[in-house]
Amino acid sequence: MRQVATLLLAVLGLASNAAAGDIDGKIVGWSRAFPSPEHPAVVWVEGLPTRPVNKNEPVMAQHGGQFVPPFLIVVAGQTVNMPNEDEVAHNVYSLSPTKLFDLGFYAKGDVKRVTFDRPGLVEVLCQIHAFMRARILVVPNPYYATIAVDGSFRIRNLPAGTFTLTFWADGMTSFSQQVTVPQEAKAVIVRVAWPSSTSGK
Ligand SMILES: [Cu+2]
Repeated sequence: MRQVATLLLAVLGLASNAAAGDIDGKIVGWSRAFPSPEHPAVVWVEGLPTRPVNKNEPVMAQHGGQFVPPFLIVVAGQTVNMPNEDEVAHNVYSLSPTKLFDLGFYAKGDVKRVTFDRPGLVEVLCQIHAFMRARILVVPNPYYATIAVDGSFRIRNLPAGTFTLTFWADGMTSFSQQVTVPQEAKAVIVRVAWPSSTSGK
């Protein structure tokens, strides 16, 4: 049974502009040494209508026989550029249900693009080089944050309301927690205990 995360919530300050507030959070009680660059952790808001995202298309290159970066967060609807910067050909594909694709063989200088429509985790592989692995985490909207090594995160410019935050960390089971951003709030401070029963996969 999933352990319910404890949450302490306090409202900081008053702002004349009631339109937006930040969620200023901190994860406490990690059961392992998370997060780290090798084991990223991300939090996002469920159920909010999307807002325009940066027009720049994120890049995941094939470089030196690896995917660079090996972990990429994109917003649903975004297109990722996948250039081959190596002298050798690669064949980039995924069997993940979130996004099934096969870009075929392509050589140095070629750029292929993939649009990720649905939220979820996508494992990216190369048919030629079994050691090449990367992951793309597709979040539902731009209201997300990477959780820092010290457990802190900040999601900016939310409207007032009650939202469900989903916490994801590599190798751990995701969990959700509700947070209310009051009309008058400039920022809400949340402390979230990562449920110990969700460690491991
Ligand atoms: Cu390859």
